[in-house]
Amino acid sequence: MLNIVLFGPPGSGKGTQSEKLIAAHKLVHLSTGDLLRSEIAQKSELGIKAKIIMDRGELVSDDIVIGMIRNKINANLDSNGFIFDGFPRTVAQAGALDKVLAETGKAISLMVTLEVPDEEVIQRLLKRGEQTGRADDNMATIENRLNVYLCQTSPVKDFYEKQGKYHPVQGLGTIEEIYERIESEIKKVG
Ligand code: B4P
Repeated sequence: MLNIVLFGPPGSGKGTQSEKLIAAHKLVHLSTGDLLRSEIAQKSELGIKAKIIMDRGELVSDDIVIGMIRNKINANLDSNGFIFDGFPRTVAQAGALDKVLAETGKAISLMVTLEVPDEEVIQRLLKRGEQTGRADDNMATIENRLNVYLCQTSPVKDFYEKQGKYHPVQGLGTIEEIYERIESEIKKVG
């Protein structure tokens, strides 16, 4: 079973690379960003609350996202594995994920971090904002998202480094080049 955490700053390409990894390894995709955006589209009570937080570039509460992930894992226990895209984003979420997986005899295989400089992610997200009109892809929100990443999310790297599961990957280049780099990290643990 292959359980990958795909990590990196906003706009580093986690969603983009997830699509290729899912197709190649038949994994279940767990993107907390996508799950939250689907709640927003349905105008559910959770979606209405989440939209306010996401439009500011801040993190939705740990309890909410951990609950969403637990449900998805438990609904797909017979899968080949999971790709966690944009989760965990805090050390509390990382600890909770280990616990949920351990309850069913599973564990994270590796954490791949896409390393992309701030200037590049800002350009990518501004471009996506122009093309898709995504509400959180504007300059003020992007700056806050990068700050939140630095303060609240980047400590998650140490969490996996202590477990010997941290695999940094250069996130600049073509989508195919980056994908090949991720695959060579997966081979190291396979
Ligand atoms: P997410 O949906 O996770 O989005 P992201 O970090 O912005 O994007 P990602 O890294 O997936 O980039 P992508 O491939 O799309 O989070 C949004 C918000 O949801 C958060 O700010 C937070 O509020 C909330 N949230 C989500 N998870 C949470 C959690 N666990 N806890 C609390 N809150 C949570 O790529 C970006 C762009 O770059 C695309 O346009 C793509 O085409 C382009 N691109 C990709 N690869 C490229 C390459 N190699 N070269 C050039 N461009 C490239």
